[in-house]
Amino acid sequence: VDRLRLCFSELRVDVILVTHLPNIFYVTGFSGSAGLLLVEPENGLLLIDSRYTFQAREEVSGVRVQTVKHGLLRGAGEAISRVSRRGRVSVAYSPAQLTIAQKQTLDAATGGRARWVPANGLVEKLRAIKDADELSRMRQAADAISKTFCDVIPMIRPGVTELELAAEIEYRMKRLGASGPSFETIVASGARSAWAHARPTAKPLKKNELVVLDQGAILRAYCSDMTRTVFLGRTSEKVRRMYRAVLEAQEAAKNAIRSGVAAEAPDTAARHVLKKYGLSRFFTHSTGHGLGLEVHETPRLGKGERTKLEEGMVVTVEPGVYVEGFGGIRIEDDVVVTSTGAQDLTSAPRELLEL
Ligand SMILES: [Mn+2]
Repeated sequence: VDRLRLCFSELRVDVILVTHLPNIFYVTGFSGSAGLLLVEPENGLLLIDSRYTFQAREEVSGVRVQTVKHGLLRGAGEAISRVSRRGRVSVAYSPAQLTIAQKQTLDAATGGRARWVPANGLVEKLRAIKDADELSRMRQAADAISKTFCDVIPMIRPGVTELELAAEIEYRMKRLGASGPSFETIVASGARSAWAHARPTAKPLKKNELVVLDQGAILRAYCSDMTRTVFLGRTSEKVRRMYRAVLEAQEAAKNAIRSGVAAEAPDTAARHVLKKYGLSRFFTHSTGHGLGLEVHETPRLGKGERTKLEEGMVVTVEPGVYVEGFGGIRIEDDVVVTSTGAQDLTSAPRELLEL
């Protein structure tokens, strides 16, 4: 809450309205699935409904909690109109996280007294840099997914379906303490491995296929995200060369990471390696993204990103090549940005596995 309050002088507003649930969790500790947070220079107010009264009592610190009866948006609008006895109330809010209908309800409940100041990403900016406790949680989430993958390796064989493997991965991560997957687990085999974000299907794995496994675990609220690509059988020179190119691109990207460099630097480094192999046109997404309470956060490691990497940021490094009709290869790790370089959180083996 205190770090968020530092925004007041710059924004010149009376209230900051926080609507995005991961942001509310970050600021107050409230993990419920509905709520709105108002932060003023001197105090904070979390609005919830009666389902969450007991939970909030246990979870929330640093702000007052109020259970509202006639809708959160109406409650928030009324609370905003009470901030000042007369005149208008300036409210910073995040247009990216509010629908037009929600905004209209809010505005009506303030009696038209609010002056809305668009301010996207206030809390996200704070969230980008992880403290020691967050880093220890993220290390645990990364360990859980690394171990899950290693445990599942013996099951990656011809005959098992993509869905069965994905189910096994999600079951095992929970056995290791995860509350669930960070996103729908991807298992994509054969030509489908070229679909960068394929959903697992009932297709059985076959001999001589590439298999992309992209998985992440949420543990103590923080996400991990790791991809490995394996081959069923003996690889051809073409596959080995593709794999070497992606791994080399990933290493180059990791080597380009340290605090103070632009977020596009690792992306440039990865593309440079793939270009040397004549494969850069098959790399169709950005090199990585921030990771934390959500699986995609700021910063993005991509072309044109001028944001400077800072110590304590956690990002994925995940170059890939995708050849339609043939298959795809992606290798992804989570790393912490330090002043001297990138420190790996995920640890499953990266060498090409022929299973
Ligand atoms: Mn990712």
